[in-house]
Amino acid sequence: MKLDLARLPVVEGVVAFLVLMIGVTFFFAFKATSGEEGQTVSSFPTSSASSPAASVAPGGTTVVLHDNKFDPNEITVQAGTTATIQIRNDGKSPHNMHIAGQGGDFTEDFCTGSADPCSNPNRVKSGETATLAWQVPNSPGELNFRCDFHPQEMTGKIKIQ
Ligand SMILES: [Cu+2]
Repeated sequence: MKLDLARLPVVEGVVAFLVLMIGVTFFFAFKATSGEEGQTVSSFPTSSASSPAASVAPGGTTVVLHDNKFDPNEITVQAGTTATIQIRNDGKSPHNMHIAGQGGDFTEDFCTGSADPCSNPNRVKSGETATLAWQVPNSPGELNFRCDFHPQEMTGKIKIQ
């Protein structure tokens, strides 16, 4: 009898240990499951935010408008082709892109009533984009371009080759 009584606490201890281990197992299993759920929820914004990308026409020239300069301020186009220039205003002020006419002069500000090539729209607001589709002259040469809002400081050159 004394031996049996001595064994009882051992058995109780083993049972208590097993119950504790099962409890711990369930606790961590639950924790792991809720952790996985948390990961799935948090992965939603990352996967959906990766879709929008900068859309630039393949092969086209991109010119970025800043306050107050063109980047790049020197571009090269092929004579006799139709050049499509993608324009994006990264500055805070409105800008535009106005290429001088074939005589080398800027005919009118903002190309009103003239045949000078201008960005479309001709007033590119902050954060907005525009395009300039231009029938490049057949003979090689050089033409100036400028922003009509800042005609003195915001200028550039186009090389026709
Ligand atoms: Cu400007």
